[in-house]
Amino acid sequence: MKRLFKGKKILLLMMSLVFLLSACSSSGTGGQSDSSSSNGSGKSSDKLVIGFSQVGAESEWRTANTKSMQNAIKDAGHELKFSDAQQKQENQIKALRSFIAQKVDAIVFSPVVETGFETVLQEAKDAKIPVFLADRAVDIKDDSLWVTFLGSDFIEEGRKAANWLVEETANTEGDVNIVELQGTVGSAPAIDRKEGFEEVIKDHPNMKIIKSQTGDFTRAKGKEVMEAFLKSDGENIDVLYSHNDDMAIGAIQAIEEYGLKPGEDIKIIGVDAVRGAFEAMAAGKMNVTVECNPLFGPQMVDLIEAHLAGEEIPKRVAVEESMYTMDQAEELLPTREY
Ligand code: GYE
Repeated sequence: MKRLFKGKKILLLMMSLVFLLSACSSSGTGGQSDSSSSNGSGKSSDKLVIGFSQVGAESEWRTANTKSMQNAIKDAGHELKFSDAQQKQENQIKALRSFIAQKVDAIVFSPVVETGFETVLQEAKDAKIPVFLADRAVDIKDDSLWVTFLGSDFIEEGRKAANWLVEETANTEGDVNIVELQGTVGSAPAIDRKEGFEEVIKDHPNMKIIKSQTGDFTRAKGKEVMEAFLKSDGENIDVLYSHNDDMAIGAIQAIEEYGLKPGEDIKIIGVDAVRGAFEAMAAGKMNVTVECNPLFGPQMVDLIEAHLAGEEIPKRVAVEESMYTMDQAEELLPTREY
């Protein structure tokens, strides 16, 4: 009897402890969810479902950008629906339609090419799903079809690349023969990086683009196209202007296999400023890279939250960036985040 009584007492004690503990922990969760529903700036940050239609995984830039977006969305406590278009527009249109059908709260969209998205963007608008353009713009008159465009100024990047070349060749006599590796045909960065570059070199009649072809932003195609350039123009080539670093890195291999010295016999200009470019520059094989910063995930999440909280946000938000040369590469390499 006594033992049973003692047991009952312990049971009661345990039950009250459990009760107390559960009361504490429920007020704990309550406190937590309260604090997570307000992020200090008065913005509502209820859990959102965000659909992200990414271009692909064609370059170091792209994988860094994907990671940045994924982490930012996760860190903000939102849910991500991710779709990789493998550089094909039709895959993107399908992905956008599926996000609309799933009634996501917001769509982040990096268009593979600039044109041909009117219909599907209109469908998103009709479904009242806000679309945020990430990295690449679209060439569409009706700008009510998206909330904002967050990305780099690709025309300016092209100008920076050309201005470097103008300075570098200031004391060179005679023609400067340039071969150009273009990005994906019809994509904003390919169109704009070409435009900015040509705008500057047109004032320098000795600078000539003797060959220009797409390498679709990949190392493999960059190498393949450079091999063809070398076959037809070989020793005549002074400079390679590549719309991204990955294609430049592929081309460097082709140049070495051909028996020339990249960085010396042929000057190499890239865009993105990815780690691989810093490695190539530190090895003396590449001369310069124009920065295009892919780490804008947190900035994008802020824009989405601000818009959904009813704040006015600008139609165009630029990413800040710089430019790096061979002599800075070794020192800066360990600090590069992508
Ligand atoms: O430069 C390239 C990538 O759209 C800015 O796409 C981006 C470009 C980037 O594949 O490496």
